[in-house]
Amino acid sequence: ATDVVCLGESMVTFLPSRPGRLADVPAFRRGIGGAESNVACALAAAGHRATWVSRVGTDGFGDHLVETVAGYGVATGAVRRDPERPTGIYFRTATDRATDGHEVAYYRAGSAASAMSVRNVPYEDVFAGRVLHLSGITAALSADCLELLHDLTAPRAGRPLVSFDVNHRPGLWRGRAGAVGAAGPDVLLGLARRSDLVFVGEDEAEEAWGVRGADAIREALPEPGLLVVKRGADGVTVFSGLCPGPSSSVAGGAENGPGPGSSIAGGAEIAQPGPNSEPGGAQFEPVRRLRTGGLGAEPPVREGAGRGQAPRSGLTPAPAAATDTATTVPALRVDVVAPVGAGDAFAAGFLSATLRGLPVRDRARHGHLMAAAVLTVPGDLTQPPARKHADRLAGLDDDAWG
Ligand code: KDG
Repeated sequence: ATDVVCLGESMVTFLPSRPGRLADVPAFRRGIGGAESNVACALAAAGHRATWVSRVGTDGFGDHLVETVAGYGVATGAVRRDPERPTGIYFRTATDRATDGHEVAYYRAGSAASAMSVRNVPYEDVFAGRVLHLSGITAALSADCLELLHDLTAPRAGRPLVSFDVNHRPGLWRGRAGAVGAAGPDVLLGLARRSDLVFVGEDEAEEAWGVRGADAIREALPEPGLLVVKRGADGVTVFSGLCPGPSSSVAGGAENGPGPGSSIAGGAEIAQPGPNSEPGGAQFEPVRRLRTGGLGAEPPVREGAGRGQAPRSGLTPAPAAATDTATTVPALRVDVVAPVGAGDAFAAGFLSATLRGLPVRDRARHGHLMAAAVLTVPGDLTQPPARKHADRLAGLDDDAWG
């Protein structure tokens, strides 16, 4: 049994020994990276049962990735080994100031993970959790990977809560042949609209879709029951929209924490699915009609997707609400060492609190706490704060935050 399944490519990462241009860095230190396995590792470190689904080569880098991710307590039994393709790697540079841009050089074209497809990914493992976490990086890897993401985000009876981090990587899309590269932003928008919980950066949305500001992003993405717009040092704005009505289980949204049906599993307090959480058991608010505008959605979201979906998990994306609610939650101020991986850590903290049935504000605060831990180290991963400390910090008064 698992709580969260994270599917995506991971790579052995080479972190620079000192700041400078890639051309000048004399030596690199080995680490691991990969947005989705970062989320899985952080969730496992925070006491949840997390599974990583991926594909790596039979090379030593593949061994290192699987062993390292497993070392965080993540289940890796569903990672397939590909004898014909290598494990992806990438090199990163650093600048003197952590907030400046850094270079990333990927060596992942034709990697084992880019061969993931609807034909070779173990679906029984992918759909085994209460949450399935995906990201837009996978969509950019290959035509097979894109088809896989379309299939995994398709409306289906009793699917887990689908969490999607947009993770627009223009460099990866540029590397795709023909018109595919230019279609990246539309593809990402279409996938996000089919998901239950979406994470997107304000700057990322402006770059990809030309929409500016949290409200405009919500207009472009009306379907997800929860939309988290990340606004850097300004914090996040979480839109919690129309959700399954009162007769459905709102375990994921119980404002006062897990109810009597909750239990302790795998060290984590998990809100249990309610009696109406099976497919067809919940009464739904009508799905709001899509506004396609000039942004285009590909493929179109069908009735029943997004907020109309009944996740088998019993987790609803957000507390039942009559209207769309926007909650802005300031970030912690930290001295940033390297920003890479902070978005994944935020997603992990948010998901952890979602699994525990915490209210929206606390989900965002747990996201900020995990992100702060990663922002203050050079790599993608670090030990998250212990749950009892995180709970205490998340419960502080508003004036202690931001
Ligand atoms: O979110 C961090 C990731 O960007 C990093 O680990 C590498 O997955 C990665 C990617 O594809 O950019």
